Amino acid sequence: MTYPSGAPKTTVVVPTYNERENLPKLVGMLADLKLENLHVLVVDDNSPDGTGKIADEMAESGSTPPVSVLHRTEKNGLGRAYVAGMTRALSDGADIVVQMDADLSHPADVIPLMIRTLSETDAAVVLGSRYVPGGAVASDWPWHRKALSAWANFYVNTILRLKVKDATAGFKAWHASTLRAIDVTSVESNGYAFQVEMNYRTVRQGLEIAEVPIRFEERNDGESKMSLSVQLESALVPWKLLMSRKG
Ligand SMILES: Nc1nc2c(ncn2[C@@H]2O[C@H](COP(=O)(O)OP(=O)(O)O)[C@@H](O)[C@H]2O)c(=O)[nH]1
Ligand SMILES: [Mg+2]
Repeated sequence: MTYPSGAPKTTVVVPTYNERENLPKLVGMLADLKLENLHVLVVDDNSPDGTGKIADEMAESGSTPPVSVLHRTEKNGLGRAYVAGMTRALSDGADIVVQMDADLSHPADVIPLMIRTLSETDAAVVLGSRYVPGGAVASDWPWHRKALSAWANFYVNTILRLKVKDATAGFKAWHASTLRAIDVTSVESNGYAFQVEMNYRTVRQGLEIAEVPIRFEERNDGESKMSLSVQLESALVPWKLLMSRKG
């Protein structure tokens, strides 16, 4: 794929809820990439720890990469935050949209490879994958967490035939055209189910998913926000998708 104006406009969408320690570090890592035409869009759900204010200060500082902030009034889940952020990125003219957690679990230095893979192959989306050769989950994950993750992958792949190694990966680079083709604005699921639904819609459009290896690290600061209800939703959503055959 070629872009009329040189380097593709790449927007990294970062949902935040109480990530005041992590967000500045992440933006620093993105700056270190020195990628042309890179933008950051923080989607903050009124974090009580003031992450939104820190994001505003970064936005006002005018540093590189430029940071913009989408403030939402209440915490209603990772999926909703991504849908809002991706919709904004598309309307702001992004060519490529990267989705990435704020907690430093996802290695920023893989982004150039993801972008290259998008421009040099037929991939509609590139996953940062823990389960292709060269990839890894956090070494400090206990065996039951590894087993649960492997089981979740087997489970959704068997039901939905996604044929990807890391079906619940949360670090991805999308062509803007793919997000439009799968009608991202109408995606309703949250948490891990959000990742699965996005992949399912992509496959249903006959589009290709590529995977590049990443080493996933557990967060250092703050707490996970994944709730039991979100995990339950993840177990049910493959069936829901299969029944409704949406997208
Ligand atoms: N805006 C927003 N961000 C969220 C919400 N829930 C989680 N996040 C962010 O989404 C990312 C992943 O969440 P995390 O709690 O680390 O999930 P885990 O890695 O699966 O344990 C982090 O950047 C969180 O700050 C939410 O309801 N709203
Ligand atoms: Mg996390």
